[in-house]
Amino acid sequence: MKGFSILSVIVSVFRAVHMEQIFVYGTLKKGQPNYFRMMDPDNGRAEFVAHARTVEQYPLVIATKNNIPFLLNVPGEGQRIQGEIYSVDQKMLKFLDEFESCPDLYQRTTVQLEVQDGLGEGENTLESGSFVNASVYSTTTYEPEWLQKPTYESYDAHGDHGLRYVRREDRSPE
Ligand code: PCA
Repeated sequence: MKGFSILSVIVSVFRAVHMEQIFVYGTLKKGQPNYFRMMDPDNGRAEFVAHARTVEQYPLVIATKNNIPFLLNVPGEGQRIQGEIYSVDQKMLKFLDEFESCPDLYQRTTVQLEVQDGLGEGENTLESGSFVNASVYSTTTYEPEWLQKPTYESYDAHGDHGLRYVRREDRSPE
C-alpha cells in the first residue's frame, strides 16, 4: 500500500528530527545505578548508539556526600572521558533534565566525541573513528575544591574508589 509507506516515512523522519543525541558518562551508563531509568518506557525512548570518548580532556570527579559523578566543564584538564551515546526522544530528554536537576546541579552542554564502535542500527548508526557532537550533563557550578579531587577516565559506581553512590531515593534531606 503506497499511502501507508509514505506515512511511515513521514513518521520516521518526524521522529528522527525530534531525537537528540546525548553522551552519558556516569550513573546512566549500562550497568550503573540509573541505567534502568533510561530503559523505562514510561520515561520516554532511549536507544543505544555507540560507545565513545570525549575528544578533549575533562575532569570527571566524584563529589558531594552522596558521591555523585560530575564532568566539570574545564576542557584540557583531567582525562578523555569514556561513555555511551544514546538517541533519546523529547519525552526522555525532559525526564532526564528533571532527574539530573538541570540546570541547577548540571547544565546540558555540547561535547565533541570520537565514536569507538558503531553498534547502533538504522538511522542510529555511527561509524567507528568518526567525530560527533552530543549533549552532556556537565557542570560549571562546582565547588573550587572539586578541582583537587581524583579524576576518572571511566566512571564505575562500584569501582576501587569505594565512594558508594547514594541513590536519590535514599538521600537524607540537606
Ligand atoms: N548522570 C549523568 C551525568 C552524571 C550522572 O550520574 C550521566 O550518567 O551522564
